Amino acid sequence: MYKDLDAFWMPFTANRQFKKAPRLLAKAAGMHFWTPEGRQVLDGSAGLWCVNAGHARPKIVQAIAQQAGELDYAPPFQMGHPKAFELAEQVVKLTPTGLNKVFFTNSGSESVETALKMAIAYHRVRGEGARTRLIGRERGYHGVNFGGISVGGIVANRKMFGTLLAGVDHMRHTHDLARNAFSVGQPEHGAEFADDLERLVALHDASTIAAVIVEPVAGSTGVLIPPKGYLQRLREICDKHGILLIFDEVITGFGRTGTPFGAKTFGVTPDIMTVAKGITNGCVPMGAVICKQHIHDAFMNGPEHLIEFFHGYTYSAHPLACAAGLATIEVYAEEGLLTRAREMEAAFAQALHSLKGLPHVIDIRNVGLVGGIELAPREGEPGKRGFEVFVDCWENGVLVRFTGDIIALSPPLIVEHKHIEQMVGAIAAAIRRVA
Ligand code: PXG
Ligand code: PLP
Repeated sequence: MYKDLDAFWMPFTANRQFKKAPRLLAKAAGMHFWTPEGRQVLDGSAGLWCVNAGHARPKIVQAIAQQAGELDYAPPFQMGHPKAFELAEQVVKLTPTGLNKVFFTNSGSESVETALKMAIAYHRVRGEGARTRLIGRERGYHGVNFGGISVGGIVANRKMFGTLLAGVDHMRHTHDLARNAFSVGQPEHGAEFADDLERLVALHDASTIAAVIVEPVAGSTGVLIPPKGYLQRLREICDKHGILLIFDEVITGFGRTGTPFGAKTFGVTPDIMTVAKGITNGCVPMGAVICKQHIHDAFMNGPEHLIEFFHGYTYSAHPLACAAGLATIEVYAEEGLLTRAREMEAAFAQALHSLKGLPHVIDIRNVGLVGGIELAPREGEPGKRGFEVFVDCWENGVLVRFTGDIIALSPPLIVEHKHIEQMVGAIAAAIRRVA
């Protein structure tokens, strides 16, 4: 086993702490990881919200291996390969009606940058070039590139990096413990938080605003479920003012909330949707932006020999990613995984909410196969209790995700009842031990 941990500067990691007590993963299959010593760990977070069909699925593994031998790479600019078109078509079959043009990227962060650029350029090609402002939301996570952190609302991800993009503003977040703590499913209160968009329209004028971007369920910040009526109201306000609505479905896409996309689960269709993660079951990096026909068509002007959208990545629609994506969508279909979260939701919710009453648990929230357990921070040491619960669970065979003092669960969609019991049992024991 490789022992020298020095050279790798790890992402979003407490590097010095990690390297003193490393947590290494060496193997994975189905619902589990194994450490290099052979200890089995239940995956309560689908990797990082991405391994929706479970690990090392043979069909996907074979598709990648075969593709690597057949066509390892094909330039995506002015060239194409069949699987790119096929995957776009398969993705469109799953999206809400009207979202039918797919632009491939390699991550959620790149999908967000692409969507923001697409929105601004869309208004410009239609002659509304003054619409350049972007509206995000407090506590939003839209990846780590400059556009994404500008519209994002996680302070630690923004404050170190200077002035960011100009012309960005933020709506307030929807977290409201006083009214909504321990809600099962969508909280009752808070549709009116969407009216914050009207306030920003009044301030900046609609004629300067290109798009609003939100996560249907905010994941990274610690699982915030949209209050009933909130997304509908955002949709109405955007329509009224000609503002594009972007749903960042990097986490909610591909079955996490009980239907293929959050847009379907919550009954609100955006103009543009960003996805990543589950599109390839996390096996090969890939993301995509899916937009409405009229947005695409607005670019299809001018001489036909000219490029319409000056944007793209060396690895857009990479053959290995496309092969993985096609196999992944087949596995999802064969096993009904894109609606499995709905079947498991009641049992999952019941197990999660059984943690109510344990020490320091101040909220529990859920939708589909996403759960959040919020702990009160220790006096003067925010984040410490969450980290200790995470380590305790890891040592006892369950991988969970934590953000500050919020524990997040998002198991692979193949999760069974016994796994839910094990996860929730480990969290309960950890909360008691850590206290
Ligand atoms: N948008 C959303 C809504 C996301 O959840 C991204 C964009 C960025 O995707 P990439 O592929 O560039 O990482 C994400 C990613 C966490 C956690 O702590 C969440 C994400 C990534 C890493 C950790 O919950 N989400
Ligand atoms: N930097 C340089 C010098 C490049 O030549 C390229 C791509 O050609 C990039 C960055 C962008 O890389 P990617 O297309 O993988 O995002």
